[in-house]
Amino acid sequence: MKVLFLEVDLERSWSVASIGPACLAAYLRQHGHEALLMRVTADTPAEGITETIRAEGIGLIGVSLTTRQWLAARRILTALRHHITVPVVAGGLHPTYSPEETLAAPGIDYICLGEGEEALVGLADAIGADREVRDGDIPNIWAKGGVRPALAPPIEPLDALPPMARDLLDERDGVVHMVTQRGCPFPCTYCAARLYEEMYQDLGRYGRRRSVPAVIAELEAIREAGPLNYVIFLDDTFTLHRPWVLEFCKVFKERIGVGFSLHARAETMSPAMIEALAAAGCWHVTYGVESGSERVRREVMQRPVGNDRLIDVFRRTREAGILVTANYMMGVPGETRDDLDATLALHHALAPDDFGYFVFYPYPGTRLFHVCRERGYLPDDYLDRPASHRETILTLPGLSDDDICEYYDRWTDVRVASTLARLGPDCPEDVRKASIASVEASAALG
Ligand code: B12
Ligand code: SF4
Repeated sequence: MKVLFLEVDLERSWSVASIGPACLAAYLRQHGHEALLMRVTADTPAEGITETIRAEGIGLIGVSLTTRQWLAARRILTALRHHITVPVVAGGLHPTYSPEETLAAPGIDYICLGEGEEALVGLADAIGADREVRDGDIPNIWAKGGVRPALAPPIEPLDALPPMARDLLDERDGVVHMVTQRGCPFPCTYCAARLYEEMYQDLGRYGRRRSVPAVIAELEAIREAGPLNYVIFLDDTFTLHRPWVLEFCKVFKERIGVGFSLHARAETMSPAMIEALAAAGCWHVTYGVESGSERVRREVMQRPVGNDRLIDVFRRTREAGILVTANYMMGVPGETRDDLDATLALHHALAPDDFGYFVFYPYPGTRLFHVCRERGYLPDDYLDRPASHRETILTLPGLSDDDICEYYDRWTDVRVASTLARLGPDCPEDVRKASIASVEASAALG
């Protein structure tokens, strides 16, 4: 059976890294199926996609969906159904936490809840053998009109899975993506990633990590096959489990020795870990700060870390020679203008090398999603509207749309100012103008 993954590219090319499909394709191939990937946008004509599907003899289409990709995907798949009847299965965070709504889309026949490797092979086997997929036949696979399936336990150990099919990833110049873990144990109320822990709680531990030798062996194999110049670790929180991180740093430095970047939760960082990461070649860390108001972090986000601790971790990271990016959110329920001021103030105290700022969007299934629904902040037709980080979808008591727009623009001004400071006073005027235009264009995308 030949499976085609349709990857829905959004306006920013960096916003898709196809990790899910690359994991699934490797597992499909290991089990005797073929897999390829086609990148599409909301504007790709259905005829073009149909042509590929027919020419390649595709038997099953797989689509990996975040909420942000949902609207464009629905449009594409609905149009495609007018041309072909090849079955379509959607998986990923969005179908897992908006299952009924996803299955209701005209061009979607199945959804996959949670982990997809075994489920997708089961589905491809069944369709390839012309076997009807009945309720409950294939764990995790929910057929249109059927009932919610049981979940298979989390795959254990992760080392048993084949390495990602890198021909599906858009990797160049020896810059590669790696994922070493699944699951995050923290209770952040805005986060969709942590929901897997809840969904799988009766079936075993969802949080798992590949072993250090397996990660290093994959990197060595990549280097043997071509250049390896930099590694982007896409784990939710790379700095979980100190002993793992310290062992990794030691072996990575000895055997791999290239630069790398990662995402971390500041609360998990220790001075020893920062030193070890820097010594191993860690070049860049991204921390989610989210709010500068300790009250909002504690009461709304369930992140009771103090500002002093964040300031200390940022300082130590910078002093270790690691570039630091901070990410912030604005417009969560319960926030006020004072809280948004506190976030701007904390940003100046943290002094990161770079930062991202996002208007809060309540991803389905998260605790804050339920809060927004129960309190009437979220419109009923939310799934027909874009999941934007530029404008709020919510009607909040403490902040108006205009407030949020105003603060978003203030963040854009801060970015313009820091860009100009980096360019220095001698920078030619045309370069300054182009840089400002680029910051503003990026801000407009959200
Ligand atoms: C890596 C990553 C990125 C990468 C790549 C994203 C990508 N689409 O590949 C980058 C940095 C580009 C990115 C960007 C963004 N991301 Co991001 N990202 C992640 C992260 C940390 C890991 C995803 C991952 O690759 N996991 C490893 C793979 C193996 O797991 P998986 O994708 O879940 O796939 C498994 C199953 O879901 C299933 N499955 C997946 N697809 C399919 C398809 C089929 C057919 C089947 C059968 C099964 C199946 O099988 C897979 C293997 O078991 C997640 C957090 C998380 N833990 O999921 C956030 C996450 C997906 N990102 C998120 C967000 C919000 C964003 C941004 C909007 C951030 C921003 N403000 O700009 C952008 C936009 C992304 C987009 N295209 O929509 C949210 C999405 C919430 C939601 N409900 O949509 C998450 C969950 C973070 C969070 N904590 O809330 N992100
Ligand atoms: S630490 Fe990060 S990945 Fe983990 S629950 Fe919080 S926001 Fe999500």
